[in-house]
Amino acid sequence: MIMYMDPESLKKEVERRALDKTDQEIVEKALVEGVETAWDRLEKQQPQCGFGQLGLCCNRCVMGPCRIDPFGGEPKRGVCGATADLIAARNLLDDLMVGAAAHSDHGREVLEVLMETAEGKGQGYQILDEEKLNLVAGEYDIDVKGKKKEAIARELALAMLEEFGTLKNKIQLVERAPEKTKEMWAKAGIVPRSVDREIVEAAHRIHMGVGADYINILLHALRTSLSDGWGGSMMATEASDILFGTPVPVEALANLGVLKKDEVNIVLHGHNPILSEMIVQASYDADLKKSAKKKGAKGINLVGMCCTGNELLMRHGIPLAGNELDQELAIATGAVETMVIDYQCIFPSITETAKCYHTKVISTSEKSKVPGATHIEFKPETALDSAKEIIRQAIENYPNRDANRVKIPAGPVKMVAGFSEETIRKALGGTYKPLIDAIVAGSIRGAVGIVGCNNPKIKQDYGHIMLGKELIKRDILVVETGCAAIASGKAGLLLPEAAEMAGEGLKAVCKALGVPPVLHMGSCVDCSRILMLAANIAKELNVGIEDLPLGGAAPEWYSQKAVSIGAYFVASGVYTVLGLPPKVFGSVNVLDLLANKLDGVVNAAFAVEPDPVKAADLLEAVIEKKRKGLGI
Ligand code: SF4
Ligand code: MSK
Repeated sequence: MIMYMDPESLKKEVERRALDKTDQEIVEKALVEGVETAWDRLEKQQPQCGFGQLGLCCNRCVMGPCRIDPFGGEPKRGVCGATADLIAARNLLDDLMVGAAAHSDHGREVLEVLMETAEGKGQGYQILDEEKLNLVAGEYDIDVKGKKKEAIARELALAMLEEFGTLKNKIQLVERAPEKTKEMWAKAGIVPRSVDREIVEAAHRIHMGVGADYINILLHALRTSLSDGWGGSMMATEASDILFGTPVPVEALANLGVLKKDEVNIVLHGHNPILSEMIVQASYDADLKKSAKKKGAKGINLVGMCCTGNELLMRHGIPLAGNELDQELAIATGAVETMVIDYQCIFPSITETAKCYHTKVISTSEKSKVPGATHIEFKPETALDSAKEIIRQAIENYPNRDANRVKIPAGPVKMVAGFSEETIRKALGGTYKPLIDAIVAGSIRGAVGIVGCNNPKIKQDYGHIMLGKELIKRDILVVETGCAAIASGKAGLLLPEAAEMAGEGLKAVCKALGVPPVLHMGSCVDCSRILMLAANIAKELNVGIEDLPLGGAAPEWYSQKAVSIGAYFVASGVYTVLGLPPKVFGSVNVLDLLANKLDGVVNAAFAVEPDPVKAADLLEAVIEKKRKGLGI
């Protein structure tokens, strides 16, 4: 553990790690108290393996591990004969497939809860959005007339669960894409056939000796990503909306300042809202409130972290403590009684961090157990009971808090979230015409989806915030999900007043509508909402998504899920700029395909640009090119 004794170095290190002032306060506290965080672990990993970074390391079979000389010398092939191109392409498909699996398995779990709710077995669950239930059921040719909502939900859950199988060979929600985009996919041979099929086939294709053509492997990567974006993730979003309600604009607070000095603080961290929704319900329980008071607390304070946080924010206005790199910082405030984890993006060492304080980590998914955590397994039939038990344990832990070690930064920032595709469309009068008119008139040049994570290789939130500010200044509307959206919340960009930072055209539109220039559209799986926004605009114009003045960016991405998201953006025709390089730079051919040749297949490509201003230049240039293509 590095100790920063001299104040100058400490200040420098704190400012190098995080952009947000409240985060900086706790980064400093963690450094002073010697609490290890991801930044320290990154430092201990230096120098990171160059072969790994270039994608030239293969550990796929026991003839290996193998590595290829990046300078063209020997070895040029692995023991099996695989080249740099094949190894890099297979590694990329491996990452992407894992990301697609994570999103899609999350979707499947929400559908299973929808099913159990429809059958009256889910404890505490209700079907809250009947309008969406009926609309989506219609897409699956389910006759809704005269049927109870539970009966419709059961049929729909079954039909959607079938999308995961291998017999149908067709994902219904892919039909939501514009005709031209679907034709583009058909021509490229990347129409996804089913969620599980593409993922399992990806796993098959990366086995030793299954194909040596990197192009063929990368085309399947695109198809797998589409089965996530237009399949698993989209179903996760739709089923969550049906169960818990489609988000509408909601005011809330963000940053570590949402933790409370005199209340029982419970941080809900991960991705899947199915248990945390029940924790929200349980937190209204009068008996639990009473027991919190008995223990000396004024109340129960639920706060969100990462995408479970985004889900709860979007539907209930639950305050957000932060994004990925805040998970350890939240504990380091010394004020967290319980961190409840479901899955994805949870540091495996989170229980080690918790040991430095009184915090209790409670795991809830059979898939995601962590040594040192208390496991209270989530099951839909007993969801509310489990939720109450979790809160009870947090209350019990309150007296163990050491007031002398508590530091909660002051001043949470206000934000507005809840911009689902439906909400945006309804706010515009049921059609995208006003937005299209503003784009045609040039007051809005186009839109960019900024998504993805934090990564300790980049100052926390710096990439998101600098790029967001740069784009809105250029009259480019920004829509966000995941940790990018949380970063913007902390920085005050999710407020209507932030329109003052936008160019004249975008500012006027935001002011007229009373909306922020950066719209929070939800969690990572809700990147599907961005796809729907693009698809519905394209359909009104009778063009493909690939023709629209749009862009995507993942300035601080780290996860395999982000690989899948980036790929389905590109496969859907959206040019996407990454702030950190994917592990493919050891293959000139793979790089060339991703950065240049894909353009001829899906009318979009990847770029890598860590500098936010230069990234904005790249995105603006593509937006202007697409405007020209549309004759505007
Ligand atoms: Fe080496 Fe080939 Fe095995 Fe990879 S699959 S570890 S390159 S022998
Ligand atoms: S939580 S995938 S760190 S956005 Fe969705 Fe954040 Fe990335 Fe996880």
